[in-house]
Amino acid sequence: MKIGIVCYPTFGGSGVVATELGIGLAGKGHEVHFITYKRPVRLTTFHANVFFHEVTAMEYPLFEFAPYETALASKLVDVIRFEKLDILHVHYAIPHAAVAYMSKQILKSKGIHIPIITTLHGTDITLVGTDSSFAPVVEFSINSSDGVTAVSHHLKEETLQTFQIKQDIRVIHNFIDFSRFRKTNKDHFKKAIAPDGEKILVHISNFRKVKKVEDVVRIFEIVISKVSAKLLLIGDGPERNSMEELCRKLNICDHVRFLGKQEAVEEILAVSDLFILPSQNESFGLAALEAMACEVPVISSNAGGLPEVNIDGVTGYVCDIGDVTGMAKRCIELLEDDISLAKFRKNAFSQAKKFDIHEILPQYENYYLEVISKSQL
Ligand code: GMT
Repeated sequence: MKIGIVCYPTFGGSGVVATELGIGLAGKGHEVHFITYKRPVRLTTFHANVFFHEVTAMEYPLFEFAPYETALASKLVDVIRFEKLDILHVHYAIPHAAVAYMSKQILKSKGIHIPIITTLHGTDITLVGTDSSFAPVVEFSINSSDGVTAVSHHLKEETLQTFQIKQDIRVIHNFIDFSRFRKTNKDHFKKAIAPDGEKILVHISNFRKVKKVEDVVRIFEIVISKVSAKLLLIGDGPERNSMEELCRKLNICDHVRFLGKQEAVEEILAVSDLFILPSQNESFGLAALEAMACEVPVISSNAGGLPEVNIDGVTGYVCDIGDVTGMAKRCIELLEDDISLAKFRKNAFSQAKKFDIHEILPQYENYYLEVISKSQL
């Protein structure tokens, strides 16, 4: 198939999933065209079947904001027509689903049919999509897509409760590439971080409020009162400064390292003992899955789709959102019991295997074929 993919090219989970999906599909012989404003961050190496079309919105003194949506729609029309794409897959409803609809209508006026699939990732439905400045467009463009997928059952249910949806929503979970995410021996790195054999706790996110990084720090403060440990905080975002201040206030800076944005997170996960994800909202929790693939158990909140990924009492523990004491207690229990920790590590890996890219990719391929065969001009 010739597949167009539209996504945010930055570090966000939706962009990561879209890019890995495109690379995976190209590896299976499909021709994949990424259409977005910047080269996706995970698209670092050359792939024979992968093409990238950069969208540039023209600057003009009249425009306070360059009209990206119009430029993207025009680029989509051009690429779909010239490259003869079979299907367009847009990730994150805002604004991509609406732009895809616009390009579909333009192409229709020229006698060209392009089926559109929209994948919902979370905040496009929850935090952002429900805002009255977006909601009518989100609802309309979901209903106008030829196919719609959600990355968890929870997100599907939330979408159906939030909007008047006439479409069937297919759940296709996020996935993991084990050729990259697996436990490798990084003992030299472990020694540098935890020279006295301390346990290593890790959190990876974009440091937005919704991730509750403050809870991570407060959990850790309780943990180190019982267990000798280090906390690695990976990523960057609006909460980073206040979290540095909080660590100073709590006098725990010697035990906490802020590592900023990192490319090779699998190397950090390889030396970690527990992954902490206490989010307020989380449609899936790709970062938790990446940890589990590297045999790191997860202590998480029960937000959104997290319980579909992290199984309470098996791959880690799932506590109520905001239950800092409960999460800290679970961390301590596991860190003090090497036998349980080893068992949870194995369980985390087995659960991650269910989301192996080789299992999930065919679900997308079959869905593409299904949508292509049932949609018409
Ligand atoms: O969670 C983020 O901050 C990034 C966000 C995004 O839209 O890129 O992630 C969402 O999509 C990911 C990939 O499907 C999911 O794993 C995340 O759970 C989801 N985030 C939220 O629902 C808050």
